[in-house]
Amino acid sequence: MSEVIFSELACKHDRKIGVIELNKPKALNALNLNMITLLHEQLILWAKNDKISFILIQGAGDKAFCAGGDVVSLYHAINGSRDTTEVLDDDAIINNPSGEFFTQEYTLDLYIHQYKKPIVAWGDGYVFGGGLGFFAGASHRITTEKTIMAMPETAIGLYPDVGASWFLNQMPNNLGLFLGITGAFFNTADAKYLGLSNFSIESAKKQTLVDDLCEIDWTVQNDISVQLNAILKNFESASVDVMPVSKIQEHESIITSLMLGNTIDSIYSAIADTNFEDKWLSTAQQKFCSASVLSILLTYKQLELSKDFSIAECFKAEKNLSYRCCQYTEFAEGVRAQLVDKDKTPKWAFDKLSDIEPDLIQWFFSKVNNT
Ligand code: QUE
Repeated sequence: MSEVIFSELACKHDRKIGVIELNKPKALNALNLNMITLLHEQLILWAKNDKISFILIQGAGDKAFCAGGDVVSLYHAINGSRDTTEVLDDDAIINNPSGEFFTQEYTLDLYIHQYKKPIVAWGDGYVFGGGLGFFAGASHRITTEKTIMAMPETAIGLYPDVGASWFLNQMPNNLGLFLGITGAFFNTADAKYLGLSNFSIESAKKQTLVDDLCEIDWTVQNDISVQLNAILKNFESASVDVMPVSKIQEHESIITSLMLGNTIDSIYSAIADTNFEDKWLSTAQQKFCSASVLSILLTYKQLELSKDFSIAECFKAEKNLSYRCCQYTEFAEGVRAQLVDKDKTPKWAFDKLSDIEPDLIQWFFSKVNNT
């Protein structure tokens, strides 16, 4: 069975909906290079096909839209070409499949952000990391009462990539930085509040929604996007009873005060040293305190660097930083500990922020040769 299933749903007057199903449910539909290539090729074909009115993207199974990128394959690709304690040189990373993965992933994500037809994304269940980056570019983003979102990369020695340099920076009061450095989970109400979701729709209404979309005459109005907004709004109105409240809104004044510091050191102390009564805040704190301090610093610097960047500039900067992360040891060590050996005890390179030499950070943000 193919890792991505493409189909076309017939609507009135020979119009169609192009349907994409990420089909690796056992791996929570995490994206690998093959899936990314298939997705990009099909989206190009559908963009040129006048019969296709819009695209619908969903994940197979009932657990996840997409839990991220297939970082385990990247781990094997990176460690296949070195001793695990050694930093790869620029030539080695250019010729490593991990570089190709990030290049193609960001090219696809940017293409989705700029796609000419509406894309409806059904973000049910886990929408993490690379899955959230893929979701974030869709024009009509739906989340459900079962959606769990996060940018958890600081737990694997990486940083929030896949366009997060853009979408986390859109959020007010450093809330995006908070989510990026802690990896905190957030729900459908949070996602709507933060602009990552457009519609909260009850999970059980999925089939009725798809059936309704097939009944519509997409030739009547020339703006399909407006028509989609109206239908999705109706489904949202019928779903309010089952929706959770926003954790971010509930705790916004506390989070905002934690994030007031104008250095990463003061923000770090504020999050690490506060005694939280609330379970959601203390879970975010625990994640933060076990994350890589190098990743936390890279996240802070990358968001600062990209403040005034366009989406395309964000992806370009992320590509360089991700290559650097593949060269350095922290990312491979994080994946090893969380997803390969699963001992959940990564041996991070640094104990505290002040141990990280400025030269190293300068290296991470310097341009990789021949890219
Ligand atoms: C932090 C992360 C990721 C993670 C776990 C973390 C991540 C990611 C995956 C993942 C999930 C399911 C899979 C898979 C990878 O897990 O980015 O191959 O099947 O993609 O603690 O950032």
